[in-house]
Amino acid sequence: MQSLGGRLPGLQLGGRMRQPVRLFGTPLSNYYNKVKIALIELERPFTEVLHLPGEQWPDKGSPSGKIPFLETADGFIYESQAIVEYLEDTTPNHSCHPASAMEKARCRELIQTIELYIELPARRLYPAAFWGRPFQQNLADDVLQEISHGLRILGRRALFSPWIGGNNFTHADAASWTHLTTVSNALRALKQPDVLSEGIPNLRDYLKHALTRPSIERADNDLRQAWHNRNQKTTS
Ligand SMILES: N[C@@H](CCC(=O)N[C@@H](CS)C(=O)NCC(=O)O)C(=O)O
Repeated sequence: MQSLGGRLPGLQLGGRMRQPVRLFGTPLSNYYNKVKIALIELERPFTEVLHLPGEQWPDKGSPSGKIPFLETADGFIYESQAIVEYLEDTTPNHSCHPASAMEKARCRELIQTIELYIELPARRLYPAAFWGRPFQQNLADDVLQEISHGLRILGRRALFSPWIGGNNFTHADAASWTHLTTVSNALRALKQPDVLSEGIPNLRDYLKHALTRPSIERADNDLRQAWHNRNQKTTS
């Protein structure tokens, strides 16, 4: 059998690209926004379906109960990075991956570093920061130490010139904008030291620059609107 190099033939790809997909989750979720930015950047037609996390398997498309998940003509996909890679593999004319294998690896390193060593530890503060749960300073102290460690790793690879991996916008920028903004908002809400700016001095300028990208501007506007709606609901 002839190898297709791991990619689908152009005709099939073109067909998939035109089929709208449905993104389940909420703009309040940083992982949801990472995928939404990829959909916009890759110019894929999509609709958003408001869906909150919870154990709804097998009725809903996420075995983990987490959001986001994506409904495609090929079935449901969960885990944001798997979704992003699927979108890349099924979009023939656009890509937010660098061309070379090495640069692509660098981009994936950055995403993993941010998600595993910064966002995941910081997530333990979100219940207190965003959902009104009790705050524990000893938990925050542990988290701040872990985040600082993650930032040291990130600082060894991140270029910010002007994008996190170099000259061009990639999926690593979608991930860094959405996750680092969320972590920063959580620390500010809990009046904790701004370890992000301490660890990466040009981070503020980078996050501001990211907002000049229309996909990120849209995700940011939708996030603000979703917080506004939620706050109105909880105060009324
Ligand atoms: N590794 C997952 C993380 C997704 C995730 O943590 N989503 C959060 C919302 S931002 C969620 O669904 N949390 C609910 C839970 O942990 O049960 C991905 O990349 O999609």
